[in-house]
Amino acid sequence: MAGNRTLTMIKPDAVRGGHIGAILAHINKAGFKIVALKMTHLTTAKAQEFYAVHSERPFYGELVEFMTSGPIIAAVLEKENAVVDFRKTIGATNPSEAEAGTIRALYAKNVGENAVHGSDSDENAAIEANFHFCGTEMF
Ligand code: 3AN
Repeated sequence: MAGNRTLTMIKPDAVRGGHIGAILAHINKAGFKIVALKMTHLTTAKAQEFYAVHSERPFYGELVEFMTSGPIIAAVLEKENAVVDFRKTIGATNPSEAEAGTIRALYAKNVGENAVHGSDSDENAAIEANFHFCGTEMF
């Protein structure tokens, strides 16, 4: 994971909205190669673990409830400078502040239900990829 991979999730709101195909196409068009992919439904324990860094934040309970409200897509993406470039591709956490044409500007509802996740560092990208996938599931 030497700076060229990141982890994304297409969140329950975007899956419910029928946007899986459009978002994956957007990701490919932005130059990312999909090297791991699955549809899964997080348990409460797994969502709590994934977002443990936010456990003291006021929105933690709401976030865990939302992330377990339906299936998600998890994927590992490869591109030079993947973490930083993918954060640009998805746009700001709050879709009302996201640049036009970004995935969140196009598909997110609000700051909580914001369509996609993107790792925020190379270190977290590796941790998050290993959270969702075992070695034989990443190519
Ligand atoms: P990002 O996903 O852009 O890295 P973080 O790490 O600050 O943003 O937040 C993680 C997730 O927590 C967000 N994707 C969003 O679903 C949720 N979240 C962040 N801020 C809020 C908030 N003020 N109210 C509700 N949910 C939030």
